[in-house]
Amino acid sequence: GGPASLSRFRGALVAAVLGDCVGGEFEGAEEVPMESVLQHLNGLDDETKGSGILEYSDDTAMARCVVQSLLTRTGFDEHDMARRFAKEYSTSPGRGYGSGVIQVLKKLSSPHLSDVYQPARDQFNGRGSFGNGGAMRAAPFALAFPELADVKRFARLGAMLTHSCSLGYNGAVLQALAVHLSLQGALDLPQQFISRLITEMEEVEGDEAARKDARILKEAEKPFCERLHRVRDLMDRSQVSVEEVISELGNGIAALHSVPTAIFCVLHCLQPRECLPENYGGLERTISYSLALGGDTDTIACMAGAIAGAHYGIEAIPQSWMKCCEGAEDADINAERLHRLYHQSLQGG
Ligand code: F2R
Ligand code: MG
Ligand code: MG
Repeated sequence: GGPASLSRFRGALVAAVLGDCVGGEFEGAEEVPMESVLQHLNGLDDETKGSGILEYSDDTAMARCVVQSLLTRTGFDEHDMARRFAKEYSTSPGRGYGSGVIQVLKKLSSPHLSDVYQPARDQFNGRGSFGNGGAMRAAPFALAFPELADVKRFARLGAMLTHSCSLGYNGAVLQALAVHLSLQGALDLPQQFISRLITEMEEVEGDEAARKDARILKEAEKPFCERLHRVRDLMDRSQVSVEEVISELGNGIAALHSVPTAIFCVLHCLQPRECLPENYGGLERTISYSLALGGDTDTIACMAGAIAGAHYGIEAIPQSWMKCCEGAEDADINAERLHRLYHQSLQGG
C-alpha cells in the first residue's frame, strides 16, 4: 500500500502483537540459537490444530489500553489512559509486568489521585523508570496522529504515566517516530530513515531534563542519538554477528538497550540474510532475527514488529502466525478504527 494505507496500519498493530506473543517463549534467555527460533515459528502451524494459543504479555495488554483510550477519547486523555492501565493490571496482573511498574499501576487505581503523573515520578527514589515499558506500547500514537509533532508529544506523555526518566520516555518517542516514518514509506530509503531519526532525536534529547538524566546515569550526552549512530555503523557493515549487535546495542529491559536494537533488526532484515530461510519475507525475517538476539525478546520483537509491519503491510503476515496469537484479530479490527481516526484528523474533521 501507499503511505499511511490501511494495510500498513493493520501490519503495524498486528505484527506488534505477534512479536510479543511469539517472543514470550524466549524472554530472558541468554542465548537463543536460530534453530530454536525456527522450530518455534514452524510449530505455529500446529498450534492452530488444537495445541493452544500463544498469550500476549504486558506489552500488548498496555498497548490495547492506549488504543482503546485514543479511540474512545478521539485523542490523548491522560486520566482515561491511566485508568485503563490500572484496570487492566487489576483484572489480569499475571501478564509479566516489570517489577517496578506494578507499584505505579496500583497507585493509579486510587480514586483520590489528582496528578496521574506523580506515581511514575516517585519510582526508583524519584529518578523514575528507564525501562522499555513506555516504548513497548508507543506504536498506537503513530497510528492515531498524522502530525509528527503530535506523535512526539503524545508518545512522550503516554509513556510518562509510568516512566518519568527521560531514558524511558524518550525511548517511547523514538519508537513512535520509527513507526510514523515507516508508515510513510521511509524505509524504502534506509539511510535517509536512520538520518531522519537521528535529526529528530537530536532535538528531543536536547532538552534540559534529558541532559540531566544522561549525566546522572553516566550515559552519552544524547544517549539515543549515540545508539542510532551505532545502528548506522552496523547497517553499513556487510557481516555483523549477533554477539556484536548485543554488545553495541544491547538486548535488555532498558529502553536504551532495546529500542535502537529493534530499529536495527528491521533495517538489517530489509534484505535476505544467510542465517534465515530463503522463503521468509521481510517481516518474518525481522521477527525471527529479533528472537535470536535473546534477552527481552517479546518486547524487542513487538517493537520491531510494529515498525516492520508498518513497512510491509498486513499481506506480509503469515495467516498461521496470526491465528495462534491472542489479540491479533482485535489488533486488526482496531487498526482499521485508528486508520479512520488518522485520516479524519488529516482532513481536519
Ligand atoms: N518484566 C518483564 N520480564 C521479566 C519476567 C516476566 C516473567 N515473564 C514473569 O512473569 O515472571 N517484562 C516486561 O517488563 C518490561 C517492561 O518493563 P517496564 O514497564 O519498563 O517496568 P519497570 O519496572 O518500570 O522497569 C523494568 C526494570 O528496569 C529496571 N529499572 C528501570 N528504571 C530503573 C532505575 N531508574 N534504576 C534502576 N533500575 C531501573 C528495574 O529492574 C525494573 O524492574 C518488558 O520487557 C515487558 O515485557
Ligand atoms: Mg512482556
Ligand atoms: Mg519484555
